[in-house]
Amino acid sequence: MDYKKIQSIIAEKNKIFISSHINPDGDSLGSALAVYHYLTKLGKDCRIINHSPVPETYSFLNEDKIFHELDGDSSGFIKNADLGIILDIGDFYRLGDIAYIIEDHSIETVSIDHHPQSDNDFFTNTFIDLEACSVGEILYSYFCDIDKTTIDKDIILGLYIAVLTDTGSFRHSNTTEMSHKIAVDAINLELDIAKIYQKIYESSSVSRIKLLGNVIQNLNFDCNGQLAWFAINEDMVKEVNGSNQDFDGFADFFRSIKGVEVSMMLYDLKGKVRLSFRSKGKYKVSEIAKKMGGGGHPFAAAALVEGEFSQVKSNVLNMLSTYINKYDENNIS
Ligand SMILES: [Mn+2]
Repeated sequence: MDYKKIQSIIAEKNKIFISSHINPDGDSLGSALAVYHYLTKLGKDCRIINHSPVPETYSFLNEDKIFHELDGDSSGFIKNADLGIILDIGDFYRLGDIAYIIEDHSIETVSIDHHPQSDNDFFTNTFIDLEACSVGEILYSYFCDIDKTTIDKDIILGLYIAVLTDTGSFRHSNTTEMSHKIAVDAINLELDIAKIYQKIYESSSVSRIKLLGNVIQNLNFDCNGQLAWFAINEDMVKEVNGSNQDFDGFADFFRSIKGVEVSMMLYDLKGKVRLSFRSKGKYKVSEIAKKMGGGGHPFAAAALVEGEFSQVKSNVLNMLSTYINKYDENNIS
């Protein structure tokens, strides 16, 4: 990746906004935090502006209120910015309403990502590293290339959270030597990593646990137990007094069952269905997601499909079982 090019684009600009995808995760928030502190150090006028609020789990990153939701004031900042740095996006339109402000005002953008390039890549400059576990890891390489002493405690906090969450706590197959180097730096810079872990992974709301219980009651298995899938809808979330952040990670959880190779969530949005796929590594779920109009990584992918729930459900189940059965027939050991 041409880090010097990124550096030179930033050097010419003064008013910069940082953004990421709707429903931000640890990578998008952590990376934004790192870029924010970096740009501030460089003396830039910068602001993090996302379509969605910071999820409750990550509110500890926003004690200084540096994350802004899109509103009148922040959309004014975007319109007057001379650069947007967009992180972890996958697809331009996952910026939510920020995408339309960028389009309408022809704002120059730099996209830094580890998702495959999508058809909707309307960024001025695109920097993609598919091998990186997270955008946080790409940024770490950037800082190492430019000037490693830039990495201070604020910056490593963002990078560490990005890597921690996108590797499933250094367990997934995308975990690299670099991921662990970031952890080493985090410890050397005296981040309280046990506390960070507790805040992210041991702060489940009661509503989340109740919802998980209800989902477990209705968990389905197909393809000789290789596929575990479940459906969720707004009524189920309301019943437990929860929010739509409460089922984040459920698909990962069900993938952990012995014998399960693929897990899938279907979120019924009445007229649309959000599909989330997770794979242990045998099947490339991104291929199914692509066929449904979405995309992602080989083993973690998603799609938003228009249509009636029962129709989408039978389509995706057909597609998945055909894919799994065909794969197995061709790979009899
Ligand atoms: Mn990511």
